[in-house]
Amino acid sequence: MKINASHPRAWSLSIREKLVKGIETGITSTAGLIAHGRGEAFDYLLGEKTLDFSKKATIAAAAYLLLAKHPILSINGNTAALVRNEFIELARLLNCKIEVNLFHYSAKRIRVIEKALSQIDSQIILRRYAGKLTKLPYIKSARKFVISDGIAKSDVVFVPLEDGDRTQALVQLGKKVITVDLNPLSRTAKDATVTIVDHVVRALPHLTKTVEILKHKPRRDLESTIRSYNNQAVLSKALIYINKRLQKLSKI
Ligand code: PTJ
Repeated sequence: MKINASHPRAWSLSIREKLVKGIETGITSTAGLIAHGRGEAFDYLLGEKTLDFSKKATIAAAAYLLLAKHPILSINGNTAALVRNEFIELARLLNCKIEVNLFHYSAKRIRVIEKALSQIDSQIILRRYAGKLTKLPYIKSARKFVISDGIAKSDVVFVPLEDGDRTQALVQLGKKVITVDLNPLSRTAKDATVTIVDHVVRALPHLTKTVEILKHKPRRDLESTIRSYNNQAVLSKALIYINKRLQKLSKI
């Protein structure tokens, strides 16, 4: 569908189109559309903009990623359709790799996503079927098979738009988990080390820019950012914001 730029919802419609295209090209799962719809609903409630609490989480996320010994970016069908160029830019900046890990497992879809990424940068992707795989404990789904040099070895994992089970498992394994999730009530949002409550299309460029800025800061400053960060407080602020906004909007 061609989106008319003058349509009041042009931005949102163009994002939907990217996901529809993602399905046509075999990148996105059909369930990905439902997940996106849930995200859109929360974005509506949040006023479709990057808020102060998400900026704070972004700074903490950047600090964790910069301090990590083995950071890894985990990409799925939705994020590959929406922000794969931004993922690559972030991985280059952090000098780390991207691993495809899917909730709705399909070897074919993994290959399609890996190909789409490697067409932009063939060095940035860890290929699932080219290396050794490790089986992670605590995960029942096929997601438990991860690349030994990637998620298995990592200390900090970036997992935007994630399901709760894997987040819990990664945290149980002692990894720091950074997510982007518009739903502050989701299990992932609650269990992650850092939750950026923002639309992934806004969050990724913002995170990259923050990493670029913090890259030049001394290590002790990044450590102090992490020490003072409280994810529960960020989620609480997101809920208070929604609550206040709805109270204001519902006044007659
Ligand atoms: O490609 P796959 O098979 O790995 O599947 C990817 C999805 C996202 C379909 C899968 O991980 C899934 O079902 O996730 P959930 O459990 O629905 O969780 C996705 C979370 O991301 C929900 O809390 C949504 O509110 C949120 N979300 C959806 N779209 C966006 C979003 N958050 C930020 N930006 C979005 N665009």
